[in-house]
Amino acid sequence: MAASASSPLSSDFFAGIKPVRYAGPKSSDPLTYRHYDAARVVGGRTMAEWLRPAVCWWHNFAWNGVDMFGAPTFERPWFGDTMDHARAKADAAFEMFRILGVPFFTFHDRDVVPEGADIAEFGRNLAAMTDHFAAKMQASGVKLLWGTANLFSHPRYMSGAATNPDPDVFAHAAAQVKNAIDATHRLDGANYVLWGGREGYETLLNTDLAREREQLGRFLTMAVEYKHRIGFKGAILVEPKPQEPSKHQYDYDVATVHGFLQSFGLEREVKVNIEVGHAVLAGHSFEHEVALAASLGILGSLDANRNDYQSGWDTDQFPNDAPELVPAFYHLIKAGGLGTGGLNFDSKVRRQSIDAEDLILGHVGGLDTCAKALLSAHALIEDGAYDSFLAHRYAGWDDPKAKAMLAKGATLEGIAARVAAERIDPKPRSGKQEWLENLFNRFS
Ligand code: XUL
Ligand code: CO
Repeated sequence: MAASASSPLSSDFFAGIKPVRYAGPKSSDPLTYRHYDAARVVGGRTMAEWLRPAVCWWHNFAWNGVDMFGAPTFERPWFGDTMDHARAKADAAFEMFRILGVPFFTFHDRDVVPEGADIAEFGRNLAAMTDHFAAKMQASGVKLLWGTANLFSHPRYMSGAATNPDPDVFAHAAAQVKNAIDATHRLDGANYVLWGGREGYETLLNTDLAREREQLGRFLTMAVEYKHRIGFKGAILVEPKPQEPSKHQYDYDVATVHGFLQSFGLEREVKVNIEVGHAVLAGHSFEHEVALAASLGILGSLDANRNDYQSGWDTDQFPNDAPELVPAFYHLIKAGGLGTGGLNFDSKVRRQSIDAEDLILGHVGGLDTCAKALLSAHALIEDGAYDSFLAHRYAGWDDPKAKAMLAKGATLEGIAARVAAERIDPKPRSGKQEWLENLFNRFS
């Protein structure tokens, strides 16, 4: 079949790099996993089942090392704008998935194929690449965690996609998302992601907030309706991010997205894809965003990339601090895992990391960091002291009189009368923060 044939441009880019295997915490070989042991059972599930790790197309195969002051630093044989280049890129990507032993990948539409002259050619290119992927996925067993449409790079989207003042841009974005959902569906993707980098504003002076909110709500509703119409079983995910590239983005954080979803009756249809670095940009911790999403029933998937705390940018670095991730993994385990979601490495190697090996090392370290945090969080839960602390702290609410205050029919005056009759006079109790911090450190 022509679609699955390798490209004449395919290369031996990763030549000499052997598949990465688990070698245990004592291993000093940088190309081995020290904590990520895919088949190891932890709390009734394998590590691979808990983490569902994925590698992204964007930063690994499309990013060329450019920054605002400097030219591209990466030389990759698949850089170019033809379908032969796109197939060579796919060959390199699936070779990398094989080396890393990861079960999933993720992609943006324009990163896997050239956009061509118009949306029709873009659609044909994507459909052809979908066939190519299907054959490679079948041969390798690697699955699609999510697909998405890039509605932010092309100049037509500079003033937004769904929230653009020009209805023709809205229409173009709708056509692009339809094609990307079709490709994701055809590849049996576990989720479809929407991220609104340009859905926001540079200045309020030229922005009609009410209109743009309605447009975005309508757009998302149509994506959900389309998913049901074609029988796509994956979850629709929105990825919160407060700013960058826009000054303000409408999918600011988990709480904002939840309120938005409720306004349009979508809170049971759409979940969130939470990125570590985006949480920090929003002025939150990652665990705050994960815990909140879990408590609201909208925890969908994770992007593992972190920021640099000093620079204040979305630097998309590989995670490398396991203790910092333990609280988030605690909430992930307590939520029963990610369902259809996974742990996507939307991370990129630094501009000076120009070797093929650097791409592998980044993922090995990132996956190991998350695996270590998973093990620590699981050990903390097994220990039980933390959960019993929490249960004890709220135990007063098990009392029938306490429960009655929250039930329908309870009134302020009724509660006031009981306070007077029983002479209720609560005494302060320690919140035990230092005890808790020390406990978490024991398991980090
Ligand atoms: C942007 C970002 C995107 C989304 C999907 O900051 O993280 O890759 O994950 O468009
Ligand atoms: Co991301």
